[in-house]
Amino acid sequence: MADSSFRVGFVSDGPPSAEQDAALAWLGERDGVEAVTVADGDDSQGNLDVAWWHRDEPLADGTPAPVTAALADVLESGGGVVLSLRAMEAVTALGVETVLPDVTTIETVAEPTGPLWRVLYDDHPAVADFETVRIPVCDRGESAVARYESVLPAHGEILAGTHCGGTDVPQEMVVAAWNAGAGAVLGVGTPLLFGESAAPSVAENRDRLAMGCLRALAGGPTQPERPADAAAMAGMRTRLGTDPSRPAYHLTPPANWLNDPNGLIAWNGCYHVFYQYNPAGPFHNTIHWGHAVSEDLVEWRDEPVALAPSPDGPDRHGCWSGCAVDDDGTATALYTGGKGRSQLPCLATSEDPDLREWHKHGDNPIIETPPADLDVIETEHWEAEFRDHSVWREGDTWYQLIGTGLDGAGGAALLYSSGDLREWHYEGPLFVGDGTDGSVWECPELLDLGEKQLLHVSNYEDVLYFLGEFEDGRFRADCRGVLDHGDFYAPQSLKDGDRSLTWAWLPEARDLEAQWDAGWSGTLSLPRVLSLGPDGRLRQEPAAEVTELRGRRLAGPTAFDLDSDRRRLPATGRRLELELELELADATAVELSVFESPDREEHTHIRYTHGGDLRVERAASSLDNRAATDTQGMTVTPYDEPLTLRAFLDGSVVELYANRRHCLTSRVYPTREDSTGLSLRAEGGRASVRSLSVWEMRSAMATGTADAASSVRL
Ligand code: DQQ
Repeated sequence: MADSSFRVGFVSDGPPSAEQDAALAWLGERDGVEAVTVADGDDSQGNLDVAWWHRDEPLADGTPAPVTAALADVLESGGGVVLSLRAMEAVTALGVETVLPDVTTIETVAEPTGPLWRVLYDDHPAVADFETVRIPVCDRGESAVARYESVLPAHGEILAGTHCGGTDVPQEMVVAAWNAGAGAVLGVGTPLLFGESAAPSVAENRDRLAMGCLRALAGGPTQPERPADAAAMAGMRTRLGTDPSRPAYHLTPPANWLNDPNGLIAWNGCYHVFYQYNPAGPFHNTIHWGHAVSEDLVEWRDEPVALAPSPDGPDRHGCWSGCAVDDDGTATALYTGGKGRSQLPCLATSEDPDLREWHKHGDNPIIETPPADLDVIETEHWEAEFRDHSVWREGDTWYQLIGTGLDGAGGAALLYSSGDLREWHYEGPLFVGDGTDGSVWECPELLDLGEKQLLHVSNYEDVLYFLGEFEDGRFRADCRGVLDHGDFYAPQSLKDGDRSLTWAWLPEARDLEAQWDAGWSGTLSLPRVLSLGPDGRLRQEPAAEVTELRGRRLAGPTAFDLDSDRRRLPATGRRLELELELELADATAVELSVFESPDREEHTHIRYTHGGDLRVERAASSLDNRAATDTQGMTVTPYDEPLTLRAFLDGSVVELYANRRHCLTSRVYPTREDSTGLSLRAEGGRASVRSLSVWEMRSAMATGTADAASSVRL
């Protein structure tokens, strides 16, 4: 456009409704807009900058052909098309999309409602005028709406969820963008009503958003696309890279949502970590498999999304957790496909040496129902709690574990066997909880630690582990414990020679609104080596490669005594490793303070008390009241040795390894730039720090250039 005025064609689709009349009248009053009506058989759409179809009636017979033709002409000439309310459904008729919005309905609006814009796109010209990503545009009336809710567009990018009555509802995805040849389309399915009165601030938002959308599409049709290649992913990473809470050496998603690690496999000299990923934003929904790769467990790079739900498949609503195995040279993934209230195992294979391309088995799901003789728990959400897959081979037989919950018994891991990974025979329950271990077990995994086997399960709260023996299709437990006493869930392991490397999801400990504002959610633990100690007990240590991430040594090795005077360490940072050997001597406790501001307004205490109690106290961790403030604790036994502690601090992660056995991982969110200090003090007497070292840690993830960052913005 030569100047800021532009020409909008308001699409007529028959006798106008009252809402369409109101919208057209509104358009006619806008400064800088030349409004024309694009009617059936009318060729006045020539030279339009943007066409706007505002449709408040259901499309009983689909998009009328003249409307499709008129909009297609605009796109062909490089113009923009805004589709509001139910018109968003026209994206399939226009040939820009194959997946229709899955919710099209009439809703009564009683509270301020409108888009919840993604921070990744908060400088999109449609919202450039807003200082917030929460934009109520309607507060009363009945509105026809259209949105994506359980599925994503195949070709479009989601720009906004919903903010309603002061609450974020990210899964109601009401704004989406498409590129179509030289033109572009913006679908705005939120209640954008011109025929209803609204509180002045809401009406003002509506006007600014509607004008913003029209102007954005008139001004340059290129719209954001879902970042699909490594450069675009690195761009997202760079865009979020200034967030001090974002971990740098723990695996994070490039942006958006991450939960369980999946499909861990060493392949062609690389470690592949797939993970539960929502490309539509930092919330759990429309789950894909994200993918990261490393040659050395030290440096990681993003790969394109590996598995996406198939709109017509048994995984239409999500590719949930699963594993990957080497089937005589073919990488094979087993994962949970979700569709409606059903969740069943699906299979995909890859012939791609880089494991980027996966082909789903034609006969998915490979198991069609849970075992008929079991009382598998049914819930409002699921016909049967039956999901998550871990597979291993013994001789010619494949074994598979699936997590479940049994009515009257509780969590259970079910065992299946197969000769070809496709036909499965139910062998029986491998292990059933005693009723006190949670009602459902997710992500069960059996690891062979040599003299003993370890079964771990995630029971919504904790990751329980059992050490014992696997024999004749059953597991007998000798002892049990909790793998990590903090924010740690759904671990999965990778067999790497003689060792077993385990990653887990470190969920956020702040509310959904804070996660939305960050633009990302979830990170993975460091790779841990699980093994049996000479005493037959579980050992947990970071993989040896983690020490390669150490950069400058900031303190130590040093030794000193502690009393009640706080001793500040000559080291600061948000990305550090501390290695500490500590004897309480006659002190009752030692307090290590991390992420500490100089005036101690913010700090996180790691407190070790006589008797072996180790806690992370989060009461003063953050000035942001959306972050957790509770205390997480564990008992570090045996007590007959000094405490050796490795503490990994990374943005918002505190990952603790005590005496090479006990782990506690916490998420904390300091807000102050200077909350980077470290200090120590003893309580009730003197304690001895036998050795202390602090290192700066390097970043593990490749980020992009400033150019790549700007490519995810407009
Ligand atoms: N997460 C997955 C499920 C699993 C749960 C869904 C555990 O397959 O049971 O994203 O966090």
